[in-house]
Amino acid sequence: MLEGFSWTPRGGSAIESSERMRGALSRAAARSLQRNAGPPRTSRDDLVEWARTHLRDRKFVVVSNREPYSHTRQGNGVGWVRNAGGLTVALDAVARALGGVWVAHGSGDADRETVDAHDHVACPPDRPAYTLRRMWLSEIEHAQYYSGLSNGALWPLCHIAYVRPRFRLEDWERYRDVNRRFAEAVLEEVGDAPALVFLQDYHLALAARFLRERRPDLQIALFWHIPWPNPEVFRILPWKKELLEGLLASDLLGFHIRAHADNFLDSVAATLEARVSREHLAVERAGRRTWVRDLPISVPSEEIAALAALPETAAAGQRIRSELGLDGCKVGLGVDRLDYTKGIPERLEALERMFETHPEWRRRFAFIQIAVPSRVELKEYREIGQRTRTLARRINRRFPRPGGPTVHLIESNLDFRDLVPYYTMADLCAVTALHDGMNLVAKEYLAATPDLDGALVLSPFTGAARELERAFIASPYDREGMAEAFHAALSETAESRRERVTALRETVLRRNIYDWAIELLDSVESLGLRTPLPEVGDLTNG
Ligand code: ADQ
Repeated sequence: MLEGFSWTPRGGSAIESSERMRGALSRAAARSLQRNAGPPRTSRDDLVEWARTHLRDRKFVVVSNREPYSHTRQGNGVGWVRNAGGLTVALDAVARALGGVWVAHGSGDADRETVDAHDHVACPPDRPAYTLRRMWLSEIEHAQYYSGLSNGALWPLCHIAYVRPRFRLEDWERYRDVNRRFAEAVLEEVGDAPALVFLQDYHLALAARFLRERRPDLQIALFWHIPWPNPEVFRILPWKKELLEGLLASDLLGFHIRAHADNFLDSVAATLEARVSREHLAVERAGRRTWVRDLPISVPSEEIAALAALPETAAAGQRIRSELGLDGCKVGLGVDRLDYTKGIPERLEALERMFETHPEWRRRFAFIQIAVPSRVELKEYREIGQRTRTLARRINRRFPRPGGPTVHLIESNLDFRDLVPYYTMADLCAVTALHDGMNLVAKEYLAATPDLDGALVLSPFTGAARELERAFIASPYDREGMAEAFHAALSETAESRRERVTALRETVLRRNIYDWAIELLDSVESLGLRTPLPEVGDLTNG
């Protein structure tokens, strides 16, 4: 057995432990079957019902940098794509259920031609359910607010993936201006009406402050989709005070896991004069209270499972296998934005190591890496693309396979319906991030495995690993360990695979994106944010 894996038996003989493990997995499988036969899980309709009873006359506005759908020139006409990226994919399911307005940067090359006079376009384009309000950013705004401050400074600062953050005053000033512009667009959308504004992520840390200045009565929540670093790391940010003040203008701040919420509270305590309650997970400052909550995001599991169970999906999976020459071969899969935090080169190096140490997998195992190019204006992102290509070529040269290449690198953004067949046909999915707020690919893969025949190799540095403890947990910083994890995942017996995936899948089915949305929106409501501040006795000085 491999040391350091969450499924390594501890105490007792290996046989006893593995029997106990088997028993536990069987019980989990039985519970899952019962649940399947039991009452339905939280659905899109539950979220719609929540909105009907709770939102009533309030407008619902989602705000993010990236838009969920972009219009692009395609030949002589105009088409559209759903943008890859965890945040937009998850929030699209919520916005489709709740309607309302989504304010985001219009980045497609045909975006301007498809909006009306108010910069509105109905989304999703094929089945409209909400209004997308596009914001236009100039080249310099995009370069400084998005590439500079958001992705050149805050992204590496929060991920601690050993890429040095770049702090430039001009980027910060532009970030502030663009956040003000996002706030103005929201204010235009809500007019004088009461509204619940749901801000997304590290691009918009200051927007709540600008909203609050003009409309103190708005309900504002912000979800931070990436990790929050510990105070020792956070304190290098030159504008840490202003960033925290911007965030604390929200009524509720959400993080995926408790460790990130705690890091946030510790950062506030170390930076600002504020009353921080670790017990109540709240900050009080200048007569305002902000609640902090850990609310792990999920995916529309039932919808993905239904898509995966379609006969067309199985047929598409078969087609992929024969087109890529994978018949009779075990197949591994990676699906990521090409980002240095996702651990793609580390994954390929571990794969190469497995071929060295376990030659029985040569010619019998192939890996498909679907990587959508991301943030290519930044050097670190171009370099990660080059490293990935070089490694794929090296493995293919060293370990050739008669049917086709051992590593297939597909550098494109696939429509979700085209992605699902890859999930369903893969024997193994590798999620090897160096650090990740959650990682939705892990959850999508499990939801898309209705035949229960799969394996998930998962980095312990993802938020997902807190929930998916029965995955093959392996560190991307440990090449040997990850190579062994690949081998173990591929060598597991069919019965044990099935039991493990059943248990993992149950976690993803039990808590889906609608649970997340209802819990988050309910927290904004139930914490009594529209009423005068209740007394909280134990707030301690930070
Ligand atoms: P991301 O860093 O973008 O999200 P992730 O959670 O893995 O990471 O989501 C990626 C999404 O993009 C998935 O829905 C996946 O299906 C899709 N995708 C990836 N590559 C694709 C491709 N080539 N073609 C089509 N679709 C592709 C951020 C945080 C995460 C957090 C999410 C949600 O960094 O930690 O899980 O937000 O909060």
